[in-house]
Amino acid sequence: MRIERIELRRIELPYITPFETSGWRELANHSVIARVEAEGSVGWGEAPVGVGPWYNEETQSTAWVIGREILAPMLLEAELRRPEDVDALFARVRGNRMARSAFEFAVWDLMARLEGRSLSAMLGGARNRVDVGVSVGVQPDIDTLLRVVAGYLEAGYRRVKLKIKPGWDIEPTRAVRERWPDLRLQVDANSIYTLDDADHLAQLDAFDLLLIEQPLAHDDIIDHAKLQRCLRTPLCLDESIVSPEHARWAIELRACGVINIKPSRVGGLTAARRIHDLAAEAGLPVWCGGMLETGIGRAANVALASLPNFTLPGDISASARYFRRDVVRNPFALNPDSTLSVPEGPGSGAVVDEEFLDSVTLERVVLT
Ligand code: SMG
Ligand code: MG
Repeated sequence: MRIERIELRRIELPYITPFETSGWRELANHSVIARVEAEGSVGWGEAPVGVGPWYNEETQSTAWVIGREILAPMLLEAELRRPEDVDALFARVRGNRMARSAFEFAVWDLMARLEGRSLSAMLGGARNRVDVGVSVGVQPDIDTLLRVVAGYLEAGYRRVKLKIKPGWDIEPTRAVRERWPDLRLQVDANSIYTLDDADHLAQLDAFDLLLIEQPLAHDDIIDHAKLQRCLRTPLCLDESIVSPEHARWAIELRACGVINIKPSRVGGLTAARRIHDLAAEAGLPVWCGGMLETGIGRAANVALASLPNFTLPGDISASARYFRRDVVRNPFALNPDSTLSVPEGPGSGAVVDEEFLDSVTLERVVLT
């Protein structure tokens, strides 16, 4: 198969509330969206990059340029037989994995639609509902935090992740744990600590957390292995795992007990599934992370999370947790059991609202 036409756009879709991590604050989704066309069908993908290189090295501008100047031309020239061919095609591109993932998702979606199968089925999904939780950004004070968490619990979420940073870690976690002794709770530091903080972080062991996510540097594996030996709570790597090789290194070095898989972070669904398989072989549970995606990227995450070893709840909340209006006509809604339903229709299931998408598009280009 040849991809006949690619439409790329950069968008700005405001969040209902700003999202604050240990190091930055996001006011809107600034993804790059790819739409690919072949044999009378279409596929959609999302690179959930931000304005600045704060989560990883990519930004909306880098994904836009690499997508337009390098990846789209490569894809238009390629002969594709299977969705996995896109991962192989882009293997010689260094980094830029979120940019790559937009095209990779789009081809998976397109081929699944052409075969009349769901993306979940194509990937080897094993369930029709996926467990999800909610990620709560840094809040101004503990009273606000407790109010925000209470609101999400009322909405039906049964697993909560707190963003932490120095000065906003032990006390907020203690406060939430004391108020909800049985809540499935975890924390995420987005790379703000160093090994010197090992004793400080060990205080988190008191709160019966599911995991502590990415406390140390975004590109570290070695120090995480050292830190893991000082903690009872499993460490979970996010930023550090950008490829199946990184997952293998982390597993061999015992740098973590859990892996957060974001298909966008690792270049797409093919690499994400490989990491899922490696973790399963090693006996490590995985869960699907999130990058506050629109309904397009969210659909890819939900399909991936239907694979068997995704045994912990994902950061894949319902659309209404992020946006007043999503760019799809069938936004994900939360089921009463804190799950999202896996779409059964052909492809990812996302029904893109192109008119609304146009209204949040900053720039658009068509490549043939
Ligand atoms: O998608 O609900 C979501 C957000 C999940 O906390 C979340 N993501 O490091 O895991 C993470 C962060 C990155 C967010 S970057 C804006
Ligand atoms: Mg994280």
